[in-house]
Amino acid sequence: MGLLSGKKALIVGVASKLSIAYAIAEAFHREGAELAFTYQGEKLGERVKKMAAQWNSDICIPCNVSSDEEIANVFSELKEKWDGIDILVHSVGFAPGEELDGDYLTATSREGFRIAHDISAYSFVALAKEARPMMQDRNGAMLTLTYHGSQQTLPNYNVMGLAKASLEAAVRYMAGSVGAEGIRVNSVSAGPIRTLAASGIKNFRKMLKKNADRAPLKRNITAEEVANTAVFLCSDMASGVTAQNIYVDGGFNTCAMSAEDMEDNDTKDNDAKA
Ligand code: NAD
Ligand code: 0WE
Repeated sequence: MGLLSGKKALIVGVASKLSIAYAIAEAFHREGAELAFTYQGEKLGERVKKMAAQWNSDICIPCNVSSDEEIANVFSELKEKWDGIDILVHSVGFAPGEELDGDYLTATSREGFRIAHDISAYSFVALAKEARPMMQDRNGAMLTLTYHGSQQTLPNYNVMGLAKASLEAAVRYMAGSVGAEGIRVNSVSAGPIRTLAASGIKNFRKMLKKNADRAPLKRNITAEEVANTAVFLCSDMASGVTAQNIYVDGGFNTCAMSAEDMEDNDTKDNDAKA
């Protein structure tokens, strides 16, 4: 018996085999869940359908999360196949590329801010509104993916940091909305992982190295590790856990400076000694 056997899960955010949502689907399938998927646009349709088939799922519905009509359509189609939903996974984030490059105040525009918050934060609320009637009184769980750039600054994450801060606050308010209906709402804050959403980000390699060096675990984390925490949070093992953000980052978020950070040779201290 898997931790999720008998549960029906809708997974939003599979784009490739590297997607965190892909690893979550793999782990949910392993734990006995029945799966349904959405995909962003026609370009991804065939790819996601093939992946779904490998988990014995034939439910794949197009959904650009910026459209209320497309979101409503997902749940009207799902209602034809399922009598209810136990789990909603939101693994979606986007800001226009030019927002994630350089000085925050210079890079941020009104339209970029709007898009980042719409796609990365409001879309979780919009999906939850429509999922809610199908999730009543069945120990349901909603889950989203966030990043520590919501709490502390780093170069280039820029307006995504604000959008993730909004998303994390949404988790708490949503948990209050649906708690009495037996639905829990949580997030996983993942350390950096090489996915499509990380491709094209300046200095991502350097960032992975800095993360590994500073993290108490002294390495980066994998999408599979994120997925296993997702299994826990969406399972009945976590029946008392709601409105929480769980870090799966090797402990990085707790460490201001590591011994490795002291090994930098290019400092004034060393210059003075020389
Ligand atoms: P990914 O590119 O595989 O996934 C992002 C998904 O967002 C894709 O499936 C894409 O289709 C979807 N998406 C974007 N705009 C959309 C729209 N308008 N409508 C519908 N779908 C849309 O990358 P990922 O790293 O797996 O990202 C998943 C989540 O994990 C994101 O919320 C991201 O912020 C978060 N996260 C990623 C990392 C990392 O380092 N990769 C770390 C922490 C959190
Ligand atoms: O949330 C993210 C990535 C979000 C993201 C990525 C892109 C790249 C392509 C949102 N929008 C876009 N738009 C594009 O056009 N992460 C947590 C991964 C990530 O992105 C960073 C990071 C990390 C970590 C950007 C700068 C610094 C660190």
